[in-house]
Amino acid sequence: MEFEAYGRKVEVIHGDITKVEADAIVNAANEGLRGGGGVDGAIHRAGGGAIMAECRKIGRCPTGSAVITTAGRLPARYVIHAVGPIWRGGNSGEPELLRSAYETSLRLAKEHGLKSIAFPSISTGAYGFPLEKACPIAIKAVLDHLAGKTSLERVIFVLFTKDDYETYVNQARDLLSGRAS
Ligand code: AR6
Repeated sequence: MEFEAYGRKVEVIHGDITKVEADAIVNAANEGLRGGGGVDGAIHRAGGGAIMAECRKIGRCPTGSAVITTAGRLPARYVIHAVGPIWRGGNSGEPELLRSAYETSLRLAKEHGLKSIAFPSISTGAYGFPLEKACPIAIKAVLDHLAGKTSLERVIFVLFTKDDYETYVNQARDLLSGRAS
């Protein structure tokens, strides 16, 4: 499904982010940048050791922030490793930290002059953030970024399950009908 916001494209697709051709794909990483399961495991497996070598040099990334590395063998040019919060019931700053993880990723993309970026649904797997709550935070962070000056022309949300994809499409439709041209 494709939407337009502030003259830029917002796409929602159902699939595997390691296959997406974009200037950057975002990883749902942990603070130690150590790799792991879920989308993190898939990205390191498909991209090869060059990504972990750069992660080791960087060392750590606090929750709510992001760092950028090579994408190794992936079709993307860069991987932006964003660290979302672990869900602890919702009163420990989780919404703000999740928004900050998206905002930092978008800012890094802009600083590198990138035109396209693809996001997975950060924190909604192993970290337990409810998808219905995470989805509007992700979409609003992207729309707010696109409303300003940015190099980005295309933002892609990549959902691994059909249910998550449908939630995103419905939310994007609702949020976009309210605000963007
Ligand atoms: N492409 C797109 N989305 C995917 C893919 C894929 N190939 N694989 C899984 N997802 P998770 P988190 C979706 O657990 O909750 C890791 O071990 C998945 O369906 O990957 O932020 C890290 O090292 C879910 O909707 O990330 C951290 O320790 C979404 O990606 C921790 O898990 C996020 O699920 C981070 O947990």
